[in-house]
Amino acid sequence: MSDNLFETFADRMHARGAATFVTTPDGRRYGYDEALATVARLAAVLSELGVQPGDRVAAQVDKSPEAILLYLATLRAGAVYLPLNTAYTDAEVRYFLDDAEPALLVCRPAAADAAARLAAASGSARVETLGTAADGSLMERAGAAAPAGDPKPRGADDLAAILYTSGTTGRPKGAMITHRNLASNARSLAEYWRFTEDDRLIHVLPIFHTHGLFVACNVVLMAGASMLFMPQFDVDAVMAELPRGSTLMGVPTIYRRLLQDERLTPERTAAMRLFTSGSAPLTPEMHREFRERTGHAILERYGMTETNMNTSNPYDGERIAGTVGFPLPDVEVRIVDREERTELPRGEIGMIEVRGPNVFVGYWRMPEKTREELHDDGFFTTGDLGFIDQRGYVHIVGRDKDLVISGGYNVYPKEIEQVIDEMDEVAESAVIGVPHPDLGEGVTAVVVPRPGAALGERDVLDALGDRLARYKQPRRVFFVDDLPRNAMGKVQKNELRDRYADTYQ
Ligand code: MLC
Ligand code: AMP
Repeated sequence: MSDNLFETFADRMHARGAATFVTTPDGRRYGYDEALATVARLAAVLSELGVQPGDRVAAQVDKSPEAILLYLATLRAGAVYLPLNTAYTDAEVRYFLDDAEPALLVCRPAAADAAARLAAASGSARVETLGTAADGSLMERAGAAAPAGDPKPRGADDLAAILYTSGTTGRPKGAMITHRNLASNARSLAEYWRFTEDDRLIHVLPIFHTHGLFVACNVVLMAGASMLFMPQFDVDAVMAELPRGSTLMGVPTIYRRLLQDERLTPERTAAMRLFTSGSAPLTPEMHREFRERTGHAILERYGMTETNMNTSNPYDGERIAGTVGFPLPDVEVRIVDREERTELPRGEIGMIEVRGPNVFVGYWRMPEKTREELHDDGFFTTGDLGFIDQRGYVHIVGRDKDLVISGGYNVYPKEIEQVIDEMDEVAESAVIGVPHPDLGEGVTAVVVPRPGAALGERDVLDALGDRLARYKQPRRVFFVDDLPRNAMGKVQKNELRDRYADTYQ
């Protein structure tokens, strides 16, 4: 057996036979055996389409069981899976195609023409389609294909996936994630969170990010558990399923919305054994309120695209609100001085660094960016600020990176500022995150118009419309004569955050 993660999954999948792998609310179901057979045919289709080991397979598709089978088929074929947020605009997708040069782009059936134009312009990818009802050209081909031969052997350090994360420079960076990264994290989490074949995960997250794709699906596969694949998060649908589920993974916005519903009671959640939260900070108030309403202490964990999961509150021990728990068994977490990178004593606030088999191997074709954050000693600079308390719990207190987290999605201000600044009427802009009752932080733009320019909020939003995914667009735009600056000329975002703190309250 090679280190191809798919082979590890395939062992579990064989062992589970006809047991349920995934179901959908509209009554579709894959047993593990059927999933394996479909993955084998999809892998054959990938080779037929010219996908070689190491090639990238990009997918901008809606959530469906077949989308996960495509991910598994990509691993089986030795290729590199590159999931793309369905909210990305054509302009954004074009960047990813140019940068990653995938051999294949799989898109939604309705987007086939636009995708074909983008792929042609970028000069690389072939295009196939995948719909949510097992439809589209990819599944048609799979229906006619014979199963592929053995999975392609891969080394532990070979790439399994590239996930793009925006950067402080405004140019999204492709985090290169290996088979070792994914296998070690899936094993750790399945064990740490006590996943078994009896678990049924209510899966409500998107599957183009670490959380919904790797944390959720890889853990389920590792344990041979099953999952209910909801097309998107919907309070009514979750309320209906809670009595039949055993676990739920969410971001704080999801828990906030569940708490607003009076159907959230101990009785309704009695069958559930575990609620986990991550991707953004869960407030201690929400943690306490959820416990009072349901009897369940949400288990908060901390991760990143570049590292998968780093820390987790314990399964059996005390889950402390406002902390992200302990480093996972094979992960080292340390707090260092931001400049010197020397380790700080317990209790002192500094930069969080992590090292372990979970840490990615670098940014795709960005060796300098990689060197800035991934050091020779193996530690990765997370950009998060925190401390470790006397009992060993990690606390995150802020971010050193200029990043807004809205509803669990990362928004890098630089990317938005660059597009706003391209407007003729704009002298400069600053994008900040301020408290938002639903999303945690709301993306907010502060714009300095050029002298004499007539510019309104709508003009700015319209200019961003087809350039940036909707979740990156500011909820509000404010106009000022000058941006506050410090003596070095750097924009004082803290001052702006204070000034606009009540915008959404
Ligand atoms: C949707 N919208 C958002 C948004 N989500 N705007 C800002 N921030 C968001 N997060 C937009 C929609 O396009 C829509 O715009 C409008 O807001 C209302 O949408 P909605 O119906 O309220 O949103 P909904 O579809 O319910 O989505 C909310 C959500 C979703 C919280 C369920 O954002 C979500 O699934 N978030 C999870 C993100 C995630 O998985 N992150 C993991 C990253 S991995 P309009 O104009 O059309 O009305 C990671 C590592 C780790 O961070 O540690 O896990
Ligand atoms: P991403 O780049 O989308 O993977 O987001 C990673 C970032 O999300 C981390 O660097 C943190 O800033 C943040 N994050 C993830 N989990 C948590 C958490 N439990 N608490 C606070 N921040 C978190």
